[in-house]
Amino acid sequence: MQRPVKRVAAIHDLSGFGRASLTMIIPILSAMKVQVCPVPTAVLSTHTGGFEDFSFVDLTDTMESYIQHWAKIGIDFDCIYSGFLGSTKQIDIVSKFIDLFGNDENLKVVDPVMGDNGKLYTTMNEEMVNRMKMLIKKADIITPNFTEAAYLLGEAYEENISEDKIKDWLIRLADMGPKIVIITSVPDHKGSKKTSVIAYDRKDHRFWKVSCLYIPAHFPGTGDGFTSVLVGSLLQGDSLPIALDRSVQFITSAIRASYGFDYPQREGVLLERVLENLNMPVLMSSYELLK
Ligand code: PXL
Repeated sequence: MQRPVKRVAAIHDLSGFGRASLTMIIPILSAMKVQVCPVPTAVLSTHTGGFEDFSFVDLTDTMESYIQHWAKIGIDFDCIYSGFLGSTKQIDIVSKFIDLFGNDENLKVVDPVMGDNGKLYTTMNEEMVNRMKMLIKKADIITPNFTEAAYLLGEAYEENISEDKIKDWLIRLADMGPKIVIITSVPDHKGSKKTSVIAYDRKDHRFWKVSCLYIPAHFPGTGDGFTSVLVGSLLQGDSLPIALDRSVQFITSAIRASYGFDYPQREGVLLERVLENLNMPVLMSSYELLK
């Protein structure tokens, strides 16, 4: 039976200040008329991007009984969506969650949140990267940024990557398990002022690219925003390239709405000013099919 609204299990941390993880995911998916059921992995006073001495309460030990209760009451989900994870054990718990609640119909989305700008986040390590490689085997869709894609493949982070090389990365990542691989923040080669999202769909061997003007800013949480819009869009029945368009357009509008104000970028994009854009149609589609 079709549910009146789609339902997502969102396995992420709650960071109280800074607009990342659940404080981005819940408003975005709710605005897209999707029910979010959070599985909190940790509670932090702030996200880790640009704040020091944040408090970090690891919820690993509460997650098993939380999930068991859901299994007992027999709820199911249209999508399982995981992001930032705080320990190797949490990665294993997400893997078990997918075994328990995953099926042929629902969408398993793993955003392998591990780092940015060529570096791992302070809470990550090599062991976690290795476990993440195991977790992505179970995903239908993964959305690494350029840095995370490099770490998953053991490749060097190089700003001048050619389109052929990115295609090779996408195919190699899809060979690790996921049906659809989406790499975000791909620097455009030859020094143009653009950044791209490039995706590969293993089913039909098609590569899609959506580019936008690069803005020299770094707002944490935009990756969470991107993947949330993508999830909402696919659950609404959009095609992959339209979902990519929607996600890029929304994040671009959020960055542009924020960049003109003078405030610390570590506070994230001004989501509250743009949330209503999520219900606008994609009027100017800009995706390209790569040869
Ligand atoms: O936006 C990804 C993210 C999620 N959760 C925490 C983070 C970050 C990125 O810095 O620190 C706690």
